[in-house]
This record gives sequence, structure tokens and C-alpha cells, in this order.
Amino acid sequence: MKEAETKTLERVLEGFAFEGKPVRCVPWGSGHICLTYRVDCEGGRSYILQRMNEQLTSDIPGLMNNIALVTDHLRKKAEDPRSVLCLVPARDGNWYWKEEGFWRAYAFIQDSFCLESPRTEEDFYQSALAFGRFGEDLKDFPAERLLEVIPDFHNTPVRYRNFRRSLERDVRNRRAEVKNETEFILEREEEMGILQRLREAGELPVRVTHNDTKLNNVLFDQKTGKALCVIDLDTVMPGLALYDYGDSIRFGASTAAEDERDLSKVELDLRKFRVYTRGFLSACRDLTDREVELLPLGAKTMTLECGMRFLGDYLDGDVYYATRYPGQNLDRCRTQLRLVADMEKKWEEMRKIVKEEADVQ
Ligand code: ADP
Ligand code: GN1
Ligand code: MG
Repeated sequence: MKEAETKTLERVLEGFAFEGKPVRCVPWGSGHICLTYRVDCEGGRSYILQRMNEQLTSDIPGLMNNIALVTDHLRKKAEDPRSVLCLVPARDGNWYWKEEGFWRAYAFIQDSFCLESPRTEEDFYQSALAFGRFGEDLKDFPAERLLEVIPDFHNTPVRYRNFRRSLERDVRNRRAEVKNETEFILEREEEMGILQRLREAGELPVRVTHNDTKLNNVLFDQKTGKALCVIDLDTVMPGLALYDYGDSIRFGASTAAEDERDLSKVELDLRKFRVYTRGFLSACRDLTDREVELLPLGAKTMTLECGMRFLGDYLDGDVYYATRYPGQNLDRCRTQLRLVADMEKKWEEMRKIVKEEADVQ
């Protein structure tokens, strides 16, 4: 760690009401958005400390208030305290500490692990239960009490507008290099606006949604191997159940990593698609027939939107997502678009699977 980073961390650690004196602080996890550390204290307690990404929102107190409201609600229904994130207040009573940016802390969930891809179908099924339950447990929480932390987060037409702006600005002169990807995205604009139009027409219910339901945003229990806790609640806000279902499929039902360079490895795994659908429908009992019918479109829309966001960030000069090497955002975009193309090939099968799984519920 650089000296300046160590100094900042020392001051931040003093800002939180930890039990025991912090004795170690090490970088932790592999998120794209927050800077995450694990803090170990004298006496054996551990914590997660995160520097929040201020690009997320200008209203960090509002974001933290969302997390506090939602975790309180979930805790009332939880049987196992480890199944809900537990915020640690800062010494001034806020849920965040300001020190060269905004920081927050959670109790470290012991004996848990995180997966970048499902090792088995059961892992993926477990994550479907966790995200499905998350929606189910929050169905009686009034969504309008939550701040729309990132306005238009999954408003795909607005994402198209932002993408066009990135194309026009073309600050790194990368537009010519991504002509094929750009065409692929723009050709599908009409279809990718359907969910937003249905939301605006009141034909799809607005619910409390997580909005970032990647497999690596679930912690698993080391002892039982079952999904334990949904994490990464920055984007919890009013949304559509289809976003949560779709984003999980995009990430977990792909046969390859999000930044795989060999596109021949990237496919939608229909087995995993079925397994996730089964878990999600069995845990989230509240979906309307219309929502169920639109699940495949949810998966396709979230995948294309994500690909477009990666490409937009590549055009902008990689300013939003953390990247480990030049061109990683373009690699990420390409896997998403390949997955969309594969979904188009498998469209009728996807619809059939959803129908079959809904019928057995
Ligand atoms: P990002 O928004 O950057 O993805 P996350 O909130 O998902 O940040 O956290 C990053 C990683 O930190 C997770 O993938 C997980 O490994 C770990 N993590 C987060 N919260 C906890 C917690 N309460 N207990 C244990 N590990 C955690
Ligand atoms: C980001 O925070 P993380 O790494 O779980 C992003 C998601 C993208 C995802 C792509 C707040 O998620 O929207 O789908 O990367 N989160 C935010 O991997 O923008
Ligand atoms: Mg995360």
C-alpha cells in the first residue's frame, strides 16, 4: 500500500465505531465499483470497509439511507443474522465517514465465500433463491420511500441516449474501431425500449429491486454451500423484477467470463437458464403473468444494456468501470453482445423453458 493510502486509511479506521482496535486492513474482493478492504480487529471481529464510488450518485447520504431502510426491513424477517448485511455506524452517528471521499463499513460475514461463476448448477440455483427471496421479502416495503439512487439506472432508452453522446464525443478516437459493435447495438434499439415503455404505461409493477444481481453479489455459506446473503446494495431502488432476473442470467448463465476474449466460448447455457428460472420463480411468488412471460426479454435487455454501457465507457476512456488492462471494457462489451446474439438463436427455447418452469410452480 502507498504511504498516502495508509495515512488515509488510518484516519478512516478511526472514524468508525469498531469493536476492538483495528490491527490489519487488506484489499478485499473483486468488485468493479467500490474500493473494498477487510479490517481485522483485536478481539477477533472483522469488518468490510468500502470507499464508495462517488460517480454512483451525488447523494451518498441518501444512498446509505436506502441501505439502512432495506437492511432493517430484511432483518425483521431473517432467521439467520448472517443473512442480512449489517452496517456499522461512523463515530458521528452517520452511516458514512467522509475522508477523501465517502466510506462505509459492514460487519464481516464470517465463513462465507463469493463466486465469480457458478461451480455447479446448485450454486446458480442457490443464487436464484437468494435474489428471488430478496424481492419477495421486500414486496411489502413501499418502493417510493427509496431514493432513486442512480436515476434511470436500467432505463435502456436513456442508456441509448448516453451511448450516442459517447459516440459523438469520441474522446479517445475509438469510434471507428467499434463500428460492428455499434451497429449491433443500434439495430436493436426499438426492442430494447419495450420494458421501459411498459413500465411507464403502468403495465409492469414497480418493485424494490437490487439492480445488480451478479452471482458475485451473493455470499455463500462455507458450511452448507447454500446462498447466505445478498450484498452490494448500492443500487437498491424502485425497479422491475425483470432487471434482477435478467442481470443474473446475463452474468451467471453465460458459459464464459464477462471479459473472455475468445468469443467462441461465450454462449447462453440453457441448463443454467432453466435452473435459475426455477429458483427465481419458486422464491419470488409475487410475479404477474406478464412479468413471467417477459423474463426472456428481461435477460436480453439487461445483457445488451450492459454491453452498451461497457462500450460507452470504452469510448469515454474507461472512466467508470475499474479495468485491469487496456481494452478490457471492449472485451466485456463483446462477450455481452455475443450472448445477446446467442439468445436470439435460442429465443424460442428460452420462452419454452420459462413457460415450463412457470407451469410447475
Ligand atoms: P462492488 O460494488 O465493488 O462490487 P461489493 O459490495 O460487491 O463491491 O463488495 C466487494 C466484495 O467484498 C464482494 O464481492 C465480497 O467478496 C466482499 N464483501 C462485501 N461485503 C461483505 C461482507 N459483509 N462480508 C464479507 N465479505 C463481503
Ligand atoms: C458493476 O458493482 P459491481 O461490480 O457489482 C455495475 C453493474 C454492471 C456490472 C458489470 C453500480 O457492478 O451495473 O452490470 O458492474 N454497477 C454499477 O459487471 O454501475
Ligand atoms: Mg459487487
